[in-house]
Amino acid sequence: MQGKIALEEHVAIDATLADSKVFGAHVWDTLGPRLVDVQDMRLREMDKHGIEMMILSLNAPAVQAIHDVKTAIAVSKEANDALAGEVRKRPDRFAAFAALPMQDPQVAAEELTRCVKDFGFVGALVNGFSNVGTPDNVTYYDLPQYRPFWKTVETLDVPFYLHPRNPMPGNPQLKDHNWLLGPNWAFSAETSVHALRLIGSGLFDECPNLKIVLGHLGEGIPVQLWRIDGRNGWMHAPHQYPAKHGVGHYFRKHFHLTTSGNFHTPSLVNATTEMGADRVMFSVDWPFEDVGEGCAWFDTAEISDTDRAKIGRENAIKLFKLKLK
Ligand code: GRE
Ligand code: ZN
Repeated sequence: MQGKIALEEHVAIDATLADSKVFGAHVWDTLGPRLVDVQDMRLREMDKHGIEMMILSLNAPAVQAIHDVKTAIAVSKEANDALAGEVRKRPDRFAAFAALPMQDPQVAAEELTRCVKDFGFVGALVNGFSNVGTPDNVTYYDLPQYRPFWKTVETLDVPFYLHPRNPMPGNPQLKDHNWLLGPNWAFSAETSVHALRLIGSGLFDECPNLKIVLGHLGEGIPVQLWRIDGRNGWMHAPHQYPAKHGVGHYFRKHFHLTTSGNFHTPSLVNATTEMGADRVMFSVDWPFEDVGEGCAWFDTAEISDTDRAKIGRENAIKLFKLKLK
């Protein structure tokens, strides 16, 4: 398929490049250059495999793991200025998500506003919880101090991509099982709980127009959605949370999913069955996944061509109000 749009596609700046090394030290000669490249190798790969546009975002965990608040703010601004510079060179091929210093919710709201208003960024991409002040103090964004931030996101009417990071070190579940870290399991376990916290907190009752994007075909939530609300049906035990409705209600109303790093047709079919084909969008997860592999899979996956056009292109144009010819 020509004209695809991909939207979990990462770029590193000097200050954040090392964060990705633990995930690919053995292939760093390839991975490192791919992370910093925008206009060269990346564009050639896009041309070769029919990707018209990438929405760029900073690598992970980057800003979220910088516990010193001033530094987090400075790095996010530096990253956003750099992303804006890349988009300015090829606005026909690149758009961008803002990196945000969620350590300070008010500054995060101001930075998102700057990026949307001054640079034309199409949303934010945030790498899970933030370390704030000290390395072991963490915040999740369902907490009350983030409500004004979410109001700003809603007012700007841009989607918020909740991207994975690893759980805090020392989690006993993972002790002696480092292989579970990262994309194998821990990214999804961490991110899905964060998404469910947002839902249960009642955030979406307060902000009825908020739009959240999850990668990796929903971080495992779609396949669990019935069970999350089922709770041994005969027991009639409603969720004990501030939100007014069931989890499925909010998930289908406020969430959009991408295929980043999950090139498996049965999982795609499950996601579109649960969410509808209007709420799933193609993505690769550059440079951690291969553009050629992702596109070869998506272009030939056994779905209808109507759905392929929606998932590959049309849904992203609508959600991010992209101005493509
Ligand atoms: C990602 O950002 O999506 C990512 C990493 C590291 C390894 C795999 C991966 O940051 O998908
Ligand atoms: Zn990613």
